[in-house]
Amino acid sequence: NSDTLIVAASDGVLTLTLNRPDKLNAFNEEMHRALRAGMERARDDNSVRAVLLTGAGRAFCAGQDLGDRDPRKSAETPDLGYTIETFYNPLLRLIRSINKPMLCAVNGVAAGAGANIALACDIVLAARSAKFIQAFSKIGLIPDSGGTWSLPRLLGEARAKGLALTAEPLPAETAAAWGMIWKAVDDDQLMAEASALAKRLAAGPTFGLGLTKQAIQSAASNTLDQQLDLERDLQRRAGRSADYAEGVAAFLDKRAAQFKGE
Ligand code: T3D
Repeated sequence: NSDTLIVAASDGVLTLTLNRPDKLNAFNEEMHRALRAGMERARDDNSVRAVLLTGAGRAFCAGQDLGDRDPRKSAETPDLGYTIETFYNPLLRLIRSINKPMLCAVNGVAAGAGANIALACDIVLAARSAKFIQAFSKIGLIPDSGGTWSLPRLLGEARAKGLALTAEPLPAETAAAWGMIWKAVDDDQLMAEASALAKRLAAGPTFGLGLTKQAIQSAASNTLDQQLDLERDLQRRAGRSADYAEGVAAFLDKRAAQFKGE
């Protein structure tokens, strides 16, 4: 348990709320450990069928807490490779590898690692007033938390480089228009809309949704032939699921399906 993360489970949705609002939810080690534990619960707990990540207060997340990196307070140069390997990379790998829909409600500014953690999620909704900032270049760093991987894939090299080199804030509506996120919604509707979507997906055929996530993520490094083979294999598994049997039976019976995620 930690005050830096609010964890709530309901209707199959595990909601994880970053909770250091006075620091715009910047990451210290305690919040890193709490979020890792929350994600591991999302992975291991079968009653969790979708995850919703968001932030408390006016920001989503301002990335690394720079107060913990003040060069005037330590004689030693920090080894950022160590902190990336210990905290940020395992988090990114978890978000991408958990075979459940991972939603992010970006309630305000998402800067540095905060922006790229949001972009690692499967479905990103953002408040219209939110902004995405690749803040790294302002302090002499490179985009991490998968940013150099996700930005060119989502946006192409020109826009990825523009954002990363200038650190200009990208408004949520432009992010949606560019295809970087799923959609921008009115600020006062964000949590209602994100929670409703998370609940809907959690009640869906989550075994198949997990395979869908896996297939789409594999596309970037596969040839068409490899991807067709993968689709065959994953469809074989989906076709053996109880959810598929229920989906077809419910369609034929003209009733709502009762999916169990298996
Ligand atoms: O170190 C490693 O392990 C490597 C990994 C690095 C990953 C990274 O994320 S590096 C990038 C770190 N993040 C940033 O550089 C962003 C810094 N923040 C900002 O640029 C701005 O705060 C924002 C654009 C996000 C928001 O601006 P604004 O004007 O809305 O708010 P503000 O006034 O700047 O911030 C409000 C408070 O939050 C303020 O504290 P105060 O004065 O009220 O006591 C500010 O210091 C604090 N805050 C914001 N971001 C951070 C932060 N405190 C610590 N660390 C932060 N990242």
